[in-house]
Amino acid sequence: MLVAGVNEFSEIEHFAVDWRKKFYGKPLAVLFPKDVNEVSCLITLVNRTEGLSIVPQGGNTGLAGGATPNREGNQLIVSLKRLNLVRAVDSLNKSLIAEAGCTLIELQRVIAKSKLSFPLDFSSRNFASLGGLLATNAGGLSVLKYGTAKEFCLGLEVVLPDGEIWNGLKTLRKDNSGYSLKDLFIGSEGTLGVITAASMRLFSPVEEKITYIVKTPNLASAIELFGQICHRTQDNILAFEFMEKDAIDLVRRHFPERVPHFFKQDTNYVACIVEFPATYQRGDCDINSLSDVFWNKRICSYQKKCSDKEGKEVWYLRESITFASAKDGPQVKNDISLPISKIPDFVKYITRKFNQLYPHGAFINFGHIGDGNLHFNFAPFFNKLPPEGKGKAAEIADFIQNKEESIRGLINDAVVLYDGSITAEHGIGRLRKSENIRLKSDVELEMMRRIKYSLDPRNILNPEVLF
Ligand code: 2HG
Ligand code: ZN
Repeated sequence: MLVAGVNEFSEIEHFAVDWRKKFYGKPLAVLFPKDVNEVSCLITLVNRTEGLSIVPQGGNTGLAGGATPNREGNQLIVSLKRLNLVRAVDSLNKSLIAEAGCTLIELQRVIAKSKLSFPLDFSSRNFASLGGLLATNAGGLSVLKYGTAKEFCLGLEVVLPDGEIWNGLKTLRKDNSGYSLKDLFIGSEGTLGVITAASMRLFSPVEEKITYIVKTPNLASAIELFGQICHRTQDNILAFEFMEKDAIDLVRRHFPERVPHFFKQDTNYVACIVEFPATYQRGDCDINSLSDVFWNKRICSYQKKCSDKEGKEVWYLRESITFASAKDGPQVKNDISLPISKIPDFVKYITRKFNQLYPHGAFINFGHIGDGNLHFNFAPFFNKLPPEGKGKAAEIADFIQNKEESIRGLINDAVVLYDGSITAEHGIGRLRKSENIRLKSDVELEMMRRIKYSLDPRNILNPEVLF
């Protein structure tokens, strides 16, 4: 097994700090087991040692600090990077078995060779790995068609907190033989076991796509548009994403070359990316049957069918928002989900509150509106930079330090009021732990605790996340 010690700090920093550089951990060491047996030996050892715990880590691309250790030097990062074999692809059964360290991009490439497709996709595809995306039940850009990671996971191999290996790598569509144990581990953020491999369902690729960019005057019209398109196409949509104008302007601020010319700096709008399989156009339901929806001026102020090149540019812009945000400085990140029908009222309610409290800030609101998932990130001083003096960066950092908790609390209270969830796809991690405890019902928390302590009575697996 490879081990990196604390003295090699420049190397270690890569593993000890989260992607947004919000959480700085101090691990005792970073360990790189090469197979499931090494993971098992390692966990067995930690289980027998007083005072040590483990933080499992995939590509370290998470946005909730769920894979970052504490600063006490008593946690070991277990990186799954070296477990990177694709063990089997079964084209007829449309399934694959791969190890936890395989990156999303590798999986997409390998599977494309078998003329199949992996249903998950998001912007950190070059580094995010299979184990991590299951441990966080990741979503991304294609949830509307395929669902989140758990919906196409068929089985898991997991090392339990006592070092025992559970081989549950079945590739069945149907298996009704008792509790669905895999679903316990998916989204558990490494608190119940370390996922070392998974079997996943594959799909026939959508060879050709049609991408539209549609501008709507506001979120309510975007949602109305979504409803009408779903209805007309019998839900035959690949993606329905949205970006409010401020999110696009943020990309313009940091990467102006990534904003296609058809996004002019005009008045407020919500831009939607709507994607269909090209077969839809050739089949019975022609895309032209949507023209009256697209030309309804009340809900669409602009529409454009993108060429292949323009389609790629639009997706590049969409994926650049997170990177532009990281360049812009700290934000209060929110990854909320709501019943789609309640989104407009929720946004109205919360923006009215914030306009009074923090008139210089803005919500950089974008995401997966078809899934009811808003990345509702608050950027302090977006509309007006803080006065010179201490310096802009220091002023924003101060603001975040003093106000982040109360701002997140206000937003989450409203999320609960409108029957939503405080995280849709990024997870709880360290970032939302206190809010999870504050807002989850006692019954739910108690059930989670009982499950945790029955599997991990010594609390050695990622003890500082979730609750
Ligand atoms: C996305 O949808 C990611 O682009 C990142 O989930 C969201 O930066 C964010 O808040
Ligand atoms: Zn997202």
